[in-house]
Amino acid sequence: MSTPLIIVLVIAVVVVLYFVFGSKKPAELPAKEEERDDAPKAKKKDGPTLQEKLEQRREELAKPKAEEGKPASEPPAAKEEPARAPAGDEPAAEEPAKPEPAKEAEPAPVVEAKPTLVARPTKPADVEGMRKGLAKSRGADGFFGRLAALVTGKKEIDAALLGEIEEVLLSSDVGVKATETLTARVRDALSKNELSDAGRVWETLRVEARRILSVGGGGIVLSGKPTVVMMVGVNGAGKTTTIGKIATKLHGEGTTVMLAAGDTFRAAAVAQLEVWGKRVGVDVVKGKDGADPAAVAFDAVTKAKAAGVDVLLVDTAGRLHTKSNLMDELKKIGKSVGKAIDAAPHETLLVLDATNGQNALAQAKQFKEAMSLTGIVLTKLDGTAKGGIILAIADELGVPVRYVGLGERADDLHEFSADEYVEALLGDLGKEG
Ligand SMILES: Nc1nc2c(ncn2[C@@H]2O[C@H](COP(=O)(O)OP(=O)(O)O)[C@@H](O)[C@H]2O)c(=O)[nH]1
Ligand SMILES: [Mg+2]
Repeated sequence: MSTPLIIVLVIAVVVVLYFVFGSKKPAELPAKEEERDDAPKAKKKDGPTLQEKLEQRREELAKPKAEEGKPASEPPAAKEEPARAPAGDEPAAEEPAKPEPAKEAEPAPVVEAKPTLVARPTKPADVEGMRKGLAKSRGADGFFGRLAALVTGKKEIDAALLGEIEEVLLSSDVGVKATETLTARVRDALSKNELSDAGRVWETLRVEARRILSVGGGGIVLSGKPTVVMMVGVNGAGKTTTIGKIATKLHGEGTTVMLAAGDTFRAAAVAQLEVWGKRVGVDVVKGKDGADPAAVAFDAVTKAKAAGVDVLLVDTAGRLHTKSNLMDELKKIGKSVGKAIDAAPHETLLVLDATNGQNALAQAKQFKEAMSLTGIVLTKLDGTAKGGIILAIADELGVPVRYVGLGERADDLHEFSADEYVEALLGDLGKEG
């Protein structure tokens, strides 16, 4: 064998080895695909990821109230989950808003409320009223107070601060998903060194909060004559009281109103509605004791039509949401009013008690699954220091918040506006950025 031949053979062997060795690299690439549908495990580079921290925190928070085994971040529709997503159509449904590098479809730094409903200018008086109602959340131990204490006076804006912000959000009922949404932009800006001071952090949080809340707002929409509004929700959420408050408001504005006592389950409920009817000066349609609520509602629509009133507010019973017959009954009432007038109920408002925190969110999911909701009324925000549940609700349900209840009096109901709410809750600190 000649020397050149040996050299050629050695080169050939080296080339073959190179390709064999080199070919391992591309084989590792598909792992990236897996990273996408397995986010929690994926980024194991530097300590626990946000996802992991949130998971952990959520578990901690979930422990005392182990009522629903469902994690708050789980989308209701994610029923069939194949072992491995074959195509790229699933991650969108699963992934909350995460700052993904390849995702450019999310510009929106400036967020204008784009409600399906009436947008109205922010009224300073309303902001002031809300601010008072949100006093607990704004106090030193409340949502706002704790966030403000964290952010003000901070020289260093770093990952540790972000972790503390997440902590406050999670313990203020903002929930895992909305917390992620809220902090994603802060994290993003932080990584690009765009956050020079606390004011910028605060402003970023405000913008994101406004964006989450801008799924809608602002009172009921009159779309029929009468516009039939059905109030649903568990016992004690504040349905009857809210009906009284809405009736007061509408009546005061010159809109004619009638009430239907569809909660025939408890005699006291009918009496309670009648008290409101008298107080406001509007008629209440009721049935005999234990009457079929669907029949009462049908009768009420007929009467409202004959009287030519603008709005009929239908009260309903709210026995435990875990009893499926409640949902059946509510659907029956809905069908019944639909027979009496086209397109009714024009509005189905779910009333949720803000002091129930994440539990209110769980209820909301169940109601949303059972019927088509046009809006949320979040009551008793005055009774909680955790004003964050509203963010979780808006972010996870995508149902507009129409009203917020900030007290027991007739005028303690506010038409919801994302701007006003953010201004009232997160206002003072970030004003001049
Ligand atoms: N503090 C406060 N209490 C409220 C609010 N809304 C309703 N309530 C009270 O919650 C309790 C239950 O309300 P109710 O309307 O009877 O609930 P329903 O069972 O859903 O009809 C009543 O004592 C109401 O006064 C609110 O926004 N703030
Ligand atoms: Mg009631």
